[in-house]
Amino acid sequence: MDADLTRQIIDRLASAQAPVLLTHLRPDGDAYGSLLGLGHALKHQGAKPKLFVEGGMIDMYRFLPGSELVQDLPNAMPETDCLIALDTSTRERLGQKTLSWTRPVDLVIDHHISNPGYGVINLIVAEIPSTTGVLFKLLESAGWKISPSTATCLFTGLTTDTGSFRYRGTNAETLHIAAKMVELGADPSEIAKQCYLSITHERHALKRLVSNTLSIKDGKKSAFLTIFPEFYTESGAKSEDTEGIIEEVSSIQGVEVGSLFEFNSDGGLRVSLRSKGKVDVNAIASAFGGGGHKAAAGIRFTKDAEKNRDLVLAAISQAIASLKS
Ligand SMILES: [Mn+2]
Repeated sequence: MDADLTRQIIDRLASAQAPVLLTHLRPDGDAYGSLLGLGHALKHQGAKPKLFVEGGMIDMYRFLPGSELVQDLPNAMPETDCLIALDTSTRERLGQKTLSWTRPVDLVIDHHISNPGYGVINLIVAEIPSTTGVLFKLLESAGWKISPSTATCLFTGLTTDTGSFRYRGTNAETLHIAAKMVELGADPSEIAKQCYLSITHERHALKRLVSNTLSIKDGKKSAFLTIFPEFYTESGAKSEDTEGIIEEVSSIQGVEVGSLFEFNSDGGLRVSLRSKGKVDVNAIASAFGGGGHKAAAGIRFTKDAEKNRDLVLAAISQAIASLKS
């Protein structure tokens, strides 16, 4: 991490009295982990942080220390002397309600390679596989207190964003960071139990419905799943229950690109893409206005769902065809 930039960010954080922390819509473990991890650290420093995300807290991450502090986005811009965006690759992904807020985003802290840097100061570290990992390095450089609660939140972001330290991008430094978090009080098996061994029955029912839509293409090198709106009423699951479902396809032997197409009841389409490494899915997603990382990316379409699904599938086929077998 760039030393000058790191210093600038730390100074800006240290001077904030009433920082407002935001993260992306459809939040995941790294989103909540970043929000709460930095929230705890700022509190220890004597600041009065406020934590917001569209929809507030979801059940799955309620085990995180301080989860009751996470609030749904307010309609009006909250008063603040430092607006901070965490783990959010575009300004829009902070949520519709924030788009009318007049204050620029003061700090952007992220690890998405596609992040254009929409803040006044931007710390985007693509070499670290979670935003909580970036925050850990930042807190370490600052010499700030990292309590067991902070460590638990930060470890949760790191384990979920790396698929339990399995995805490409997990390297020795990732594991060093994880080890330090454990030394500081994060409990890996307890966090794993909460994140991976506590699937609700509704979520499991949704998974079964989605599994039945499996389609394999491109000489068995790509595969996709589909979610239809009625799957939610049939299973009782919520939109957050789709997290991780894409692994049903991306984990199949020989499949280079796995994708998930979620048809929304408003006519929109949400696409998730995963690669085992040979295909750059960030490049595919970027061509349609989406983004993410080389191995995991996403796209959102507001209309023409079927047509856009076909276009994305064609782009995947083309990328697979251009691979040297
Ligand atoms: Mn992340």
